[in-house]
Amino acid sequence: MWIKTSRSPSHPDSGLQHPHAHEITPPEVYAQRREWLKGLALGGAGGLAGALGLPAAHAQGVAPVPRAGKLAPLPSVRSTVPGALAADKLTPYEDVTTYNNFYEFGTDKSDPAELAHTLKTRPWTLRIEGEVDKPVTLGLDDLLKLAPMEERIYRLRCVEGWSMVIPWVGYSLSAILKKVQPTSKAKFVEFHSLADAKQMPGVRSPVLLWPYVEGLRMDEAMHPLTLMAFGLYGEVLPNQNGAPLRLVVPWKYGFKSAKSIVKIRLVEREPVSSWTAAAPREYGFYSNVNPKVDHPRWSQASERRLGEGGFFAPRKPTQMFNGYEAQVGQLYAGMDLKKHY
Ligand SMILES: Nc1nc2c(c(=O)[nH]1)N[C@H]1C(S)=C(S)[C@@H](COP(=O)(O)O)O[C@H]1N2
Ligand SMILES: [Mo]
Repeated sequence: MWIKTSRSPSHPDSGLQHPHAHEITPPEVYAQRREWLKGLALGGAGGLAGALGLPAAHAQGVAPVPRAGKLAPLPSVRSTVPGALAADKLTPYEDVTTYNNFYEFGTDKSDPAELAHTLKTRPWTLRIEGEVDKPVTLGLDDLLKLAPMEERIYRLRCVEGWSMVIPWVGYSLSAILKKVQPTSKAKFVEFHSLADAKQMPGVRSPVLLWPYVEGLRMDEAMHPLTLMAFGLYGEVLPNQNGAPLRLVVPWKYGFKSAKSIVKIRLVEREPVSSWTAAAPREYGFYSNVNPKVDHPRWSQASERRLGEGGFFAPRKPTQMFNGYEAQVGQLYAGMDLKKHY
């Protein structure tokens, strides 16, 4: 299958080695896309690397692999996150898009891929309000143009003890937040997912409080690693992964990364997320990936990497902040992470 051979590079020496676009894309397609990607590449690649004080990422576009035209290709720009990806392989597209948590479509891992086709992702608006000088409602087309798209390869670690490595396409959430001019009272950011029982059969059952609500502290939300994602594997997000836009906070357990977001509220008080409301002792507000703080019902010291050897493959040790400690550790300096789990 093409995904395994063309899009699952291993990085034996360092996390910074990526395949060149011509290695993963047929030359004709690459040549076609090269020109229009070039402009985007120059704007986009510096963003994350610059903000983190790293050498600029390759200013080179990576053309999306054609997938029979099912989903629209998104322009993407390769960017790098040092340290995070050494010895990691991309999780095959198949696993990323068929093994999902999206309770609005049911609680089985296969429900979202089977049922999320009823989600209507256009037209779509995102409302941003609360403690801001400039509340705004943005349409999807405005959002797609708001900042240059980057490709970000991140680990995703679910609180349930499995993980994936996913090439997202999007830009830092901070680009959106800066536009609305947060007031001095804005201390936290709250994210609301769509909750429409007509499109989302899972919303008819009371497994969670709907809408799905998540939250971040303001400095976490403004951190350059915090991504608003519109795509993965170079294409628009499949519905089951949270189309048309979802959050990705790679150093926190996956449930912090809310899908199919319709509203962002800047608030003064710590938000109560749907999972915290459901089981406060099990799912805290911070939920930073931490191998030393176990879930009350299971260990968090290791994880099962999807797409690598099946259920009985050896588990991988889980890393502090999911491997992003160098980037985000200072956000929690002096905090007791057992207390603030
Ligand atoms: N709205 C909403 N967002 C959600 C969820 C959900 O059920 N509803 N599940 C979360 C959990 S538990 C995980 S692990 C990730 C999974 O993202 P993925 O399916 O794209 O891998 O989405 C998170 N975001
Ligand atoms: Mo999760």
